[in-house]
Formats: sequence, structure tokens, C-alpha cells
Amino acid sequence: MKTISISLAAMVAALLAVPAGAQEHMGHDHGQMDMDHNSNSPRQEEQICTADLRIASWATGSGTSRLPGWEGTPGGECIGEASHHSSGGIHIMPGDDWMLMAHGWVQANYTDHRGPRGDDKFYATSMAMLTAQKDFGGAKLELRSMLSLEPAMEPQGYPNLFATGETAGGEPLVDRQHPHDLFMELAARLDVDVAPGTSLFLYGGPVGEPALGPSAFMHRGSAGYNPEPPITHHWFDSTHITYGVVTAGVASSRWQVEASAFRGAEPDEARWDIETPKLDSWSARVTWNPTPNWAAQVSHGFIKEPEATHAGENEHRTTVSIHYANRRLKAMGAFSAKNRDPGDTLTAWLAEANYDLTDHHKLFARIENVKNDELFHDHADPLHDRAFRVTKLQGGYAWTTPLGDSPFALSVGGSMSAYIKPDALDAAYGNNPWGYTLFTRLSLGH
Ligand SMILES: [Cu+2]
Repeated sequence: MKTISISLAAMVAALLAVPAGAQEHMGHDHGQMDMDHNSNSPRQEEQICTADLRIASWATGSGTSRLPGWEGTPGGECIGEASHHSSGGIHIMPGDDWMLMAHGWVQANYTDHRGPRGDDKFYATSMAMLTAQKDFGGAKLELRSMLSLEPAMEPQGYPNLFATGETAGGEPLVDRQHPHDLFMELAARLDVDVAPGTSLFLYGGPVGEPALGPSAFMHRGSAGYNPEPPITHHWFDSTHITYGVVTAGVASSRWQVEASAFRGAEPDEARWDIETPKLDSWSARVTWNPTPNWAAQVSHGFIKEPEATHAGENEHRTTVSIHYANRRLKAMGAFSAKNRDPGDTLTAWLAEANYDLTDHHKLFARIENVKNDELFHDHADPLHDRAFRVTKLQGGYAWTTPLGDSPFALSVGGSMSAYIKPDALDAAYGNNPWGYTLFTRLSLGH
């Protein structure tokens, strides 16, 4: 509860920081969003969007990733017919073309994963995003920060059967989700127009996300209410917190092509600090946004020694993802191949969706399938280093409501999970491991 109250205090502080006389706008999903929309697109001259023309061709995901225009913060030119906006949060224009935006959430969770390797835990997850944008006419600068108070939880993180990745106490975390670092992003992005509808961009900072994989799970509408991180996190989006990133690219409303240099090592278990940036790894990504409903990306990266406990082991990661979004449905299908060098190639796929029955009632689901050889890290174990293909099936429901006229929303929900696994894992995991998570979330913006 301490974490929650600290995060709440931070949010309230952000609210109080609104300068007197500032031109201010607050809203949630269905508020009056004209100003937000007009100020978020990268190219001012393309932003004359009437009330009937408000769907951007793409939206900003985590790092430089793109989502369908129906999700999150609009990025591209306005096309389409319906009127919708979901970024919400607090948007302030103190003048001089600077636009300040605050979004975030704190979530209290109780999870119980059953079976011999299961565990139960009450814990809090949180994220705050503060962004400042300035338009220079022909160029746009964005300063981005993203913070989490998850380092306040115990270093072993929280139960998540069959999840692996990162360490605590020098030991690899298995059947746990690691806490995220205090600094999830400290980065800047500069877009310079080079032709009508086309810009060159440079993104980077001491903490950022390279051009690799789909947008991280906490930024995808398809995972918007799902309280459990994917067990394929370290196949798709584990590079979302990287100490040292430089990305350069070309962006148009339909296409984005980009390449990154970054530090391969995953964050260490000291989660309050900023680790020494390095540029020893690289990646490249092509993203296509054919319509505001669709986004697709292909990316490949070389990651130098990502895991602290596997020195000398590099990774060649290839991912493909397709995202769909409309007024009610947000969905993603993705595939990843992790080719360890030296070592085997381990593949994973993931399909997830969020469906709004109404503005208040949400259904969500996820199916993951992954071949993992890190479930038994004890060298004496006969199953050590053996790869097992596991499927996780998860379904859930959330109820959400805006809190009066404030930009805050409250959500309550839960999910249940079941697994399909080889018989060889029965002794360790029991015949039928399963689990559930209950949560309540206070969010500023979506
Ligand atoms: Cu993560």
C-alpha cells in the first residue's frame, strides 16, 4: 500500500503543478479532445481535423513503435470518419508552443498461481508518463519520461508461472515477473520534415526502447486491462527498458523505417539507478500502417549478452506483429524467434485482444505459446537447459468508470489462466497449474 500512496501523491503533485493561468485541458475517453488531437500530431499543417475526421493513420506506442491510429496518442495525419480519441490524461499548453502531457496509473493486484511452483502475492504496479512537445514549424521536439515505483516491491517481483527473465539476488527469476526500473524511459525525439508528409527522426537517451519488437505490453490497447505480463515478455518486448539507445528513421503516415544502436544487457537488479549506457547491439524495424485500423511491423536485432547469468551468449531476435484496432476491439498477433548464439532458436507466438462490450465493460484474452529452456536453472537438475514448449491461456474482465468530471478513471477486474505443458513438467508444476489475478487501477488517461 505504501507504493500506491506514493504514486498517488506523485500524481496529485503533477496535477497541482499546473501553472496558474495555463491553458489547460483535461479529459478522458469521450471528453472534448480537439485541442489534444491537434497538438499531438507531428506535423502541424496536416492537423486540420474536423469533428468528423479524427482518426490518425497511426498512434504512438512505446519508444518509437507504432500502433493503429485507433489506439493511444495519435501520431499521423487525420483520416477516417468516426470521432474518437483515447489518450486522455492531462494536457497543458503553457504557451510558446510547448505542450505538456501527463498520463499514468497505479494498480493494486492480488495474484495466486497454483501448483508446486506457484505462489500468491499482493503487490502494486505503477507507471507515470510525462511528455513535453514543442513545435518549431517543420520540426518537432519531444522530451519523454516514464517512471515506475515497482522497484519498491521485493526484488523477486511477483508470481507468473512459466515466465523467466532478469535476476534477483544473483539468481535468474523463474515463474516470476521482475519489477520494472524506476526510470523506464528518459529520452528525446526530434522529427524534421523533409517532404510533405515525410520526416526524418532521431530518438535516444540514457533510458529508452530500441526499434525491436511490438510496442511493449503496457502500452498496447490489446493488453490494456490485462493485469499479467506475457510469459513471452523476453521474446517480444523485453528491450522496452534499455540503458542507452539511439534510433534514426524515416516516418510517413503509412510507413516507418528505423534502425537503432543500444545496450544489449538487460536491466540489472538495482532498479532505482541509471545503468551505464553502451551501444553494443543493433536492431532495425519496418512498420506499415495501411489504414487507421491496422499496424504491422517486422524487426530484427542483435543483442549482445542480454542475460547477466549467461555471459558470452548473444541473441539474434526476429519479431513480426500485426495489430488491429477499431472503436471496440484492439487485437494483436505476434511471432518471435530468439536465436541464441551460441545456442538453439526458441520461438514464441502470442495472440491477445481487448473487447469493449460497452464503455464500462471490457473483456480481454491472451494465448501464448513459447519454447523455453530456462525453467530449471539448477545445474544438478536433470531438466536443466532442456527446452519445453508451454501454452498459456488467459481470459478476463474489467469494469471501468471515469471519476466524475476528473481525468481519472477507476477500473476493477480479474483474469484466470490455465496452461498446457509437456508431461515431463508434471513433477515440477503439478498436473494442472492454474492461476488468477484480481486488480483495481486508478488511471490518469487510459
Ligand atoms: Cu518489462
